Amino acid sequence: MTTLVGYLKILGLIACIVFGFFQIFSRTPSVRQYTFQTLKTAGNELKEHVAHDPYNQLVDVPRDSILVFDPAERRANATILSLVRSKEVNELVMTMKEVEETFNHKFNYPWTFLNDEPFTEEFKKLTSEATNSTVYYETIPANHWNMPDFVSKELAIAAGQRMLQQGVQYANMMSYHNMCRWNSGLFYHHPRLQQFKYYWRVEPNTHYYCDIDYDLFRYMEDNEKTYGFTISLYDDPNSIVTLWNTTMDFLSDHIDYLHPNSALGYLLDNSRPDHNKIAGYSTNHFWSNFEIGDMDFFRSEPYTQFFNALDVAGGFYYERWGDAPVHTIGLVLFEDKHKIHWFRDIGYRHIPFINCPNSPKCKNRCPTGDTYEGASFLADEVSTPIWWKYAHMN
Ligand SMILES: Nc1nc2c(ncn2[C@@H]2O[C@H](COP(=O)(O)OP(=O)(O)OP(=O)(O)O)[C@@H](O)[C@H]2O)c(=O)[nH]1
Ligand SMILES: *[C@@H]1O[C@H](CO)[C@@H](O)[C@H](O)[C@H]1NC(C)=O
Ligand SMILES: *[C@@H]1O[C@H](CO)[C@@H](O)[C@H](O)[C@H]1NC(C)=O
Ligand SMILES: *[C@@H]1O[C@H](CO)[C@@H](O)[C@H](O)[C@H]1NC(C)=O
Ligand SMILES: [Mg+2]
Repeated sequence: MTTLVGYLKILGLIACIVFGFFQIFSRTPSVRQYTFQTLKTAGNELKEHVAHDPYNQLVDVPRDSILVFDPAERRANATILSLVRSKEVNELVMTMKEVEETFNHKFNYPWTFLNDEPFTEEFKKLTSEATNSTVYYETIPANHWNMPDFVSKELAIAAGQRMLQQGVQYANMMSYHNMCRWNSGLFYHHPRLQQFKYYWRVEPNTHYYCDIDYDLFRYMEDNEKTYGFTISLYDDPNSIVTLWNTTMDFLSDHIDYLHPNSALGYLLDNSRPDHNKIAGYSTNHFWSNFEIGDMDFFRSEPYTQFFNALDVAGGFYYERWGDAPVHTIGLVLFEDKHKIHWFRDIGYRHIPFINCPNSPKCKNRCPTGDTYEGASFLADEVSTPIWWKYAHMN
């Protein structure tokens, strides 16, 4: 009996994937035409595929949310949160000032700072001076942060060295692996965060360029959004060689978790075949150094079981699985694509990528429509247009 059920599940999974591929290849022979470079250069070709260029489209603020702060309005159940080290205080305060100036002085959402070590007094002083909101300083429990016992430290160190030689950034830094694992599956279990539903992740040394005059968290709530991002990228396939296979193993046991209205094509897209070949999937992901999300999604049964399956597979240490592809795969598979929102109106930069809207609210503080800063090969790493395609934004 069990074998038959298992067989049927696998058959179902294969059918889903074959259907996904069929959808992709039957629609357009060259998905590559959706990449940003083509968007910027090939006007006519572009028009055939995308009715408009969302990067340069004049941005409207959402109409269906409160646009100005009214003290009588109910605020959402939310916090801004930042995982940060005390020594990064200056970079963080610079970013905090921009978040406060563009958004939070109007809404006063609390800030929660998290660290694997206690914060210094200087850190607390400088950050609490940068906001009028409530501030929380939290230490992460050691059993959430450190490498779990079932991972072999020797193998992890050897794998780190090997990946470093393949050019995988930070592959030999155990703290980086801890950080990626914690951000993937543990932050929302921190005792302080239990009182909150929504979070906005803010990293030190990121920039916020444009005024945000509506309550972003209420926007999420009122529009039943689960997750919001600003930039979509391709990942380094060498950092996630078995992530997709591990995901498929999990999915074949839980095919009922696959959302019928998922944007599966975003994960299966074949515009960079070399990436698919190594990683088994497109490597498309929402860049998670900015994210606004509903922690109850991550706390739900499907994502919890998904994370546990990835965790025991050991890829947070034997490879360098990032929280961005892990969040993304979980969200895209288990959630309705309409609940995932591209915040086109948020002017954002984490070196070297940018989201810069065409909006008077940006007051020319960033280069409109640009997606990167520096060498032009970076353009090929941006995959936001791939999201537009599969989310049916065009
Ligand atoms: N407390 C603490 N925070 C960390 C640690 N490692 C990383 N972080 C934080 O986690 C976030 C991501 O780390 P980054 O080093 O910026 O990683 P990244 O964005 O992939 O890499 P960059 O491109 O170099 O910025 C940042 O907010 C860091 O401050 C750590 O060991 N302890
Ligand atoms: C805090 O509130 C005071 C009084 O309204 C104001 O002058 C100050 O600029 C605010 N500080 C921040 C960081 O918003
Ligand atoms: C906020 O959300 C969390 C997580 O859903 C929930 O446990 C908590 O009760 C909520 N708080 C309020 C005031 O609604
Ligand atoms: C992924 O699974 C397929 C099918 O079982 C297998 O052929 C392939 O070698 C696996 N890839 C990796 C990287 O383990
Ligand atoms: Mg960073």
